[in-house]
Amino acid sequence: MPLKLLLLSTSVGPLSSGLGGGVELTLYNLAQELWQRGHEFKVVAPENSKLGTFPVIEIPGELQTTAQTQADTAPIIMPENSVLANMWDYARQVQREYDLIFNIAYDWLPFYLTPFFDRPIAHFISMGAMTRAMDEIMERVAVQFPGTIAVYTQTQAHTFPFGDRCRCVGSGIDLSLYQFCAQPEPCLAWLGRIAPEKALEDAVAAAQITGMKLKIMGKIQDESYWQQILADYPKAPIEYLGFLTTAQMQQELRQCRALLMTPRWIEAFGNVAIEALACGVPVISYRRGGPAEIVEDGKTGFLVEPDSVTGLVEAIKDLDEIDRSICRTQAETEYSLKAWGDRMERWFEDILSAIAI
Ligand code: HBI
Repeated sequence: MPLKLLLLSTSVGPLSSGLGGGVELTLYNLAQELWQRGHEFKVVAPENSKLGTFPVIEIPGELQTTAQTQADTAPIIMPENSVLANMWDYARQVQREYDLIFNIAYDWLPFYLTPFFDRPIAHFISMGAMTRAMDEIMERVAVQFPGTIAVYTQTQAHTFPFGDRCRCVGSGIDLSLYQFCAQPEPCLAWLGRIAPEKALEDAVAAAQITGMKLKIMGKIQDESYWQQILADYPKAPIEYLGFLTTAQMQQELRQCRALLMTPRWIEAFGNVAIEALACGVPVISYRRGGPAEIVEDGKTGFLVEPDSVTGLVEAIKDLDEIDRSICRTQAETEYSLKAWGDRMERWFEDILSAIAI
């Protein structure tokens, strides 16, 4: 039966700015899948947000500081005129028009407010453990409202003390947006927010050693970090293509011999990995976090020793061993949007049936 859902976005940037990273794609895909299934929903997000053709209720206010820049013992920061507080005040006012509220912000407030709402809140956690204050407030919800917390992967779940209370829903992409390419150019790709936790410098170092051009795509989130890479590797064969739309990005990605993933942190999932596989592009990634659960080592790419540039270089040399059509097949069997949409719909229905009893 059709549900009425209120979807609350990440608070660190307007949707489609790229500051929300993989969460922007996850939220867009969720809207698509809910729409396909005939559910009613509204999206609440910071002003200037865009989510394809879906209407967004735009909320003014100051953006939240990103969690991954916070120290482990950092206190919770709430700016003056916080957009997060304004988003959740709006949700409080309209909650009775909905069956279920969905939260994808990795922030303290939505979890703290959960018991104050008289509608259930489904929390999707988009990253691994970051700070003690966040772990504590999320654990409180995991214990008090069983089944209402979902994550991408087991690896991500087990970065939290309440890991066994998380529902793993994986991810999925609209495969029709990605075209298989059998004959690549002699170049590599790197995709993602350009910020220290993504360790772009390792991919640039590998490009310099192999001499193979590295196409870099994504939002420059940390300008000084980006400038430092350019200063440290003035001769590296790199080309920065900017933050592109999915259509533009996959047009570049599909022509590459491999996608390099160099997460310094525990990548919760790594949507870019399944985008590459969907184009037939093998993934070379550090054996860390989500990508370690996605890449079939030696079959759809290579998993290398974390933080080892040498490991990346060795894997690049072995790329001819990979059959690119097997990469596309893995995306089709494991990461279709429909399969993921079914998992999300079942999660919502399980939350509602648990409280209906
Ligand atoms: N930090 N405080 C905070 N809140 C978020 O919602 C958030 C974040 N950092 C990164 C982020 N969201 C997303 O870019 C990643 O989850 C993909």
